[in-house]
Amino acid sequence: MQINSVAELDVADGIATLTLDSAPVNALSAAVRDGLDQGFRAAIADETVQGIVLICAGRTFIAGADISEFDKAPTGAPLHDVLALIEGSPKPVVAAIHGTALGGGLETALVCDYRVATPSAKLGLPEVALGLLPGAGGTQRLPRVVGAEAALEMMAIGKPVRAKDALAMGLVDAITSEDALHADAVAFLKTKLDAPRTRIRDRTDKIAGQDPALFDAFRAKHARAFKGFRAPENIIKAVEAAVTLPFDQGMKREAELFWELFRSRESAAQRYFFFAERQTAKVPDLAADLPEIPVKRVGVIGAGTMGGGIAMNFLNVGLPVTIVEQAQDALDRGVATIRRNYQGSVDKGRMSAEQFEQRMALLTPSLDFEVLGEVDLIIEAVFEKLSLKQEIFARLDKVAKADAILATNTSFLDVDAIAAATGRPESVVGMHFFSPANVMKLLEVVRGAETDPQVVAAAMAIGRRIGKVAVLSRVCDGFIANRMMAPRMAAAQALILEGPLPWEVDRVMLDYGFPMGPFAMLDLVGLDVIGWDAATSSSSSVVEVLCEMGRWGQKKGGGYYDYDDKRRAAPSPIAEQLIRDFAAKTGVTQRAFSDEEIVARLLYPVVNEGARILEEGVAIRASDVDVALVYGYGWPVFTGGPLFWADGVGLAKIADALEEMGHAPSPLLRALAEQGKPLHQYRSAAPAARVIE
Ligand code: TC6
Repeated sequence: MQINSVAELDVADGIATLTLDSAPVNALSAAVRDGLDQGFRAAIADETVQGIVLICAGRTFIAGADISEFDKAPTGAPLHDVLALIEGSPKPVVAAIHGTALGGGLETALVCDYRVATPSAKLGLPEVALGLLPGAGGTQRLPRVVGAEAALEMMAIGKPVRAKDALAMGLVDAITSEDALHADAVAFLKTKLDAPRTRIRDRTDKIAGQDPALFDAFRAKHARAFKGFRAPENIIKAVEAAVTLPFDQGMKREAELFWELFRSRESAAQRYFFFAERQTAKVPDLAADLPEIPVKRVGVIGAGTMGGGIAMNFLNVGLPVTIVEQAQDALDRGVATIRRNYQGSVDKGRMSAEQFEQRMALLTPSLDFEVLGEVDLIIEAVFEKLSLKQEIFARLDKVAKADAILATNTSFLDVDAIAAATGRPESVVGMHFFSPANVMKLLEVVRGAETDPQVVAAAMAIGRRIGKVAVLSRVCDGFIANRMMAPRMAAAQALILEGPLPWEVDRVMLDYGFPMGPFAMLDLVGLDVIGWDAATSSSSSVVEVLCEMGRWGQKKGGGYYDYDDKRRAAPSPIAEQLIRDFAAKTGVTQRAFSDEEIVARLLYPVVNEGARILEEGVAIRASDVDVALVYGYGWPVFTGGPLFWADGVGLAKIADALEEMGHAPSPLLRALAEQGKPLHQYRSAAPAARVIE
């Protein structure tokens, strides 16, 4: 019997099966909640029914509340009422889980009497990633099933658990076969029809006598990871309530803590970011049915840090990689580094010895350029010098297969100039990885003026395949992320002459939520590698003089900071004196700056650059820019990224402040400020190089 557009109820042999079918992920939309409500009412009313199976069609069990409904007026049956109905069912209920039972989905399963799951299923309460807590009873029920400690881990960290771990924790009652979930769930339920029933809300066995010290210990253990986020603390408080208060009072506390989060800027930012991340894959002028370019073998040119890291991404997903170098020792060093990195994972227990062997076996080191004729995607990762890259691409043109994708990992050079060195610029694309390339999630796909849409689509798809978030950029100096952050570095360098010292500036950036301040980062990367040249050095800036003094950063034991043999940093009196001397020489008046002023000085110019990037059509939408900065530079996700953050600050305030600082606000920033329109929703109207109908 069809209940509504997304729910169907079938009764066979005394067992009712309620099937939800709401693509893509059976999220708890109004229709799904109504389907549950009416479906359960019908099953409960049917006298022939002795037990009920709740199951989903498609790729997954309910993956959570429907996040896209969050900011709309509520319609349909309220979730809490639906869950109360299921929990109060006079007939036993089993949730039959495949895919991912997440958030409100798992909370729905927790009001059922039993949960059975396929071996590949995952269960979790990941609301923390949206700046929320499981607000449909999850914080009160989960501890009653798995204990407070495991519940804290699952909810405050947000990582789902696999079915077999869920079984061990008592979260699921049985594992079914992979492809007979329904039949197995029915068979399971039939064995339980006469069993005594205890609702989770009435259980206390896992929470009784909980040592209250657990909560502070948990806070302390994760203090660093939780910094700046609001949701983890509210989750901890909710679990404290679960172990100290009766169920109904605990539910009230959960609701208070949920609504506090729901109204917070942090949660708004994280919910925005959830969709922003998924938007990046959607490129308006790439037709969905573009024929795919299959990538079965990859070639990497250059076995340095970048080349090696890039190669690992492909090895990790089982793609064979040929890595090419000019000299044997460079090749050997590169392969040894890859081996060492994997060995590190084995030592930490993150990889099995077998996986290690499998990955290394997929790697073919070679000194012979000609072997690149066999691969489908070639990524060049050599030294950043245009003439060198052009020479390589001219050679590639002769060697590569006709339909091979020719990618460059340049971080600021002109992709079109590189493409022009070949007779097939349509096959050339930028694939800009961030260091360490095997770790950082951002991949900038740089679309040249002539890059074929099919090649763009293939580069975006391969990014996703290797677990990156691929963001599309046009050609410009620095592309999106590096170009955006350059003004922060310039502002930081200027600011230290006016009073705040590097460590104060770094501290303010850490407080803002960055993993590292700009000066600590310079010291880490090396002051010498960001454009200093001994031959032309003219002692005209602090950074130049530091380089001239051999203070190149961590690797030399000193830069802006001094480092001990364990690479622990301390403010450097030498750097401080140098800065003061420079300030005196240049006649800049020194004064105290508030944290807020430091943030404005460093980050408003970044926002301005973001607006320019949109004006020029370098990025196709503002949310792509935010995603690039969060994944490329660790911009704190609880701010939503620079452009979402800017809207919270106020565009007019930023534009005025920029003027005061001597920067010209971008016309787009000014225009949006005057129209009262948000920057983070802006989509670039700049024409694409090619539009496919
Ligand atoms: C919650 O439950 C709170 C409860 C409190 C109650 C008071 N809603 O990620 P994919 C869309 S909070 C709406 O590409 P995958 C997604 O936008 C929720 N839409 O696929 C995309 O749409 P598009 C707790 C959603 O296979 C499409 O589905 N739950 C939702 O890589 C495919 O998504 C979560 O936080 C949603 N909840 O991964 C789970 N989820 O095609 C969040 C997905 O139009 N979701 N969409 O772009 C996920 O983690 C993953 O989507 C996945 C599937 C693991 C379910």
